[in-house]
Amino acid sequence: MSDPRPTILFLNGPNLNLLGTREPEIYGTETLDDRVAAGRSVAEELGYEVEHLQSNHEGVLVDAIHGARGRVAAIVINGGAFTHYSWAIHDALAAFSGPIVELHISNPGAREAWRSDSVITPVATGVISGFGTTGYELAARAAAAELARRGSSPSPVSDDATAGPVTPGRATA
Ligand code: CA2
Repeated sequence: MSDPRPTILFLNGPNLNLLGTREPEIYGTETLDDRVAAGRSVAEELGYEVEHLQSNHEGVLVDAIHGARGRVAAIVINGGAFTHYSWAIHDALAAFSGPIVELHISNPGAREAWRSDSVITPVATGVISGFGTTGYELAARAAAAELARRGSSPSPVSDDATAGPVTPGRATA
């Protein structure tokens, strides 16, 4: 039996369940399910499984980050407004050792001043913001690229059931 494919966890914070219903000029017209499906499709092409959780509750997101430790390869997080003040999410992410991609649909730095501060950025590997809902696909690629850079790419996906074991690829510097 081959090893299960490594997992990228997508976390979406408060109000992102409303995507596609209001403020289309900022957040577009697609739903969160549409965007996660697009990110999942990219991640699966690259050999990863995707788990997704959206919650409007800080503690639920903290618990999900704890549950990812030692189990999930990378986290992509759009913390919604928690981005700007949740030190609980900051501390939980600091205890996760895999790549963390901070994701925003809009460019918070180009909006109201209070959105310019992120408490996630100091514990993130990198940030993708301002590319609209395409950001979900870009974030999946960024997480996979960072895992490859760290030398933990998944085995190539093969549809040949008779194929022998495959040595996982290693990134070159
Ligand atoms: O640009 C982003 O992705 C944000 O993380 C979205 C958050 C906002 O507080 C951050 O500053 C930037 C808000 C998400 C609210 O989403 C809605 C979508 C449709 C209708 C209403 C809210």
